Amino acid sequence: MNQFSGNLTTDSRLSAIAETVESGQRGSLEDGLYLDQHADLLFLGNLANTIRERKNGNLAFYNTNIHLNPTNVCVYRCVFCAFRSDLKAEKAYTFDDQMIRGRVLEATEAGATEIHVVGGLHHQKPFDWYLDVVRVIRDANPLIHIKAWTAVEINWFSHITKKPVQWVLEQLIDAGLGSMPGGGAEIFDSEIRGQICEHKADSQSWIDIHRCAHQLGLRTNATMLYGHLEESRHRVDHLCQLRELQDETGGFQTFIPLAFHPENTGLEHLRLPSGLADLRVMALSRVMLDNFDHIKAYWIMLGEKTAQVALSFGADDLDGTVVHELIYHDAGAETPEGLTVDQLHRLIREAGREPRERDTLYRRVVRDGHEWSIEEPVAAGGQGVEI
Ligand code: V47
Ligand code: SF4
Repeated sequence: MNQFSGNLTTDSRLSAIAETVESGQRGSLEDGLYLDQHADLLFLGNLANTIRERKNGNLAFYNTNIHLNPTNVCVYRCVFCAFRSDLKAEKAYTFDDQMIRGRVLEATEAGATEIHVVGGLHHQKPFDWYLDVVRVIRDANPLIHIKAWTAVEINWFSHITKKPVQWVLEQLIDAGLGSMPGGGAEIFDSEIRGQICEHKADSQSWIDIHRCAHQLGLRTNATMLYGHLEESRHRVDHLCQLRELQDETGGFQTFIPLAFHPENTGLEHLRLPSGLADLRVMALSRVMLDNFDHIKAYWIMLGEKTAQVALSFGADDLDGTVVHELIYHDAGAETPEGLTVDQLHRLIREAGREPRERDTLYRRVVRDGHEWSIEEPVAAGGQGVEI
């Protein structure tokens, strides 16, 4: 396969798929598989770029955010994870309220509009401890958007409290939860999932929890971990399952493909996906997820250079300033621990796009010195959601 023939093809099936997608119709699972296996990179990228432009014009979004991983102690042992720790291991840590307040203060001083909170599932912490993390943040900064706890964590809380997922989510919303990140989706295929994260929430639970969150009015994100044991059919199936739930609820805001970083994991023999593989997955995601407004190129995991190029391969968002990221850095990511707004602007402008600061819900952020406010309505491409 030639990697670089752009939108020219002599393959009539590829031309037919491109016509379908460009006319605003949906490509089938089989179309997705064919594209993934037969389209060269520029053909796929061109298609994805057309859709990106239709949905988001020339804008590329970013946000000012900070990460908090309150504990790395985890009952699970996902083989791809370099972040987790055993309870008594030297690297184990757990934040207390004071440390959480310190992190929020740092976020506030940096003008962050979002705090992104995920961590391990600590053997000895009750649900109240996790609820308290949200309460402490809310108390320390009533304005910051709290995007916290993946579906895997929600599933764990439901397990330890023996309460339904809806009850768990309602408690968290009462405490100040604003939305949920997209982690924990990994790969939905049960055979691959069984090999990389056997014991944690299965794909049906992940989907059911996001459905429940959407029904309660929470917006959530979705991810896919690629570049490990999965094959093309698993990735395409994953994307099709996500768009099915999105058809039903409209509650997903953005999709983030996550490249597997092997260092310090149980799959250390695998190689980091190449830049070309990253761009192919990005573009395929944009083409298949026709009902998602946004596709995120998470620069922390892609590296700044690939993330910048991804803005022409379907992505319209770079995530954010992301201070204090641990999950990828423990797995060998060589990216900086954070970028300044000026650096993000430069990356976006060099890619020929117009930077637009957004909040977690993709509303425009307007800054006046150290103060910030949110401008309604939802920015270009975001259609808002009625559930
Ligand atoms: O679920 C863990 C992945 C996820 C590794 O919603 C790894 O805005 C690669 O979900 N190599 C957590 N990936 C991070 C996440 C996320 C990131 C950025 C933005 C958002 C959002 C969500 O990280 C996990 C897992 O899929 N992960 N270890 C690793 N070694
Ligand atoms: Fe625990 Fe999450 Fe790591 Fe799995 S990915 S071991 S659930 S911290």
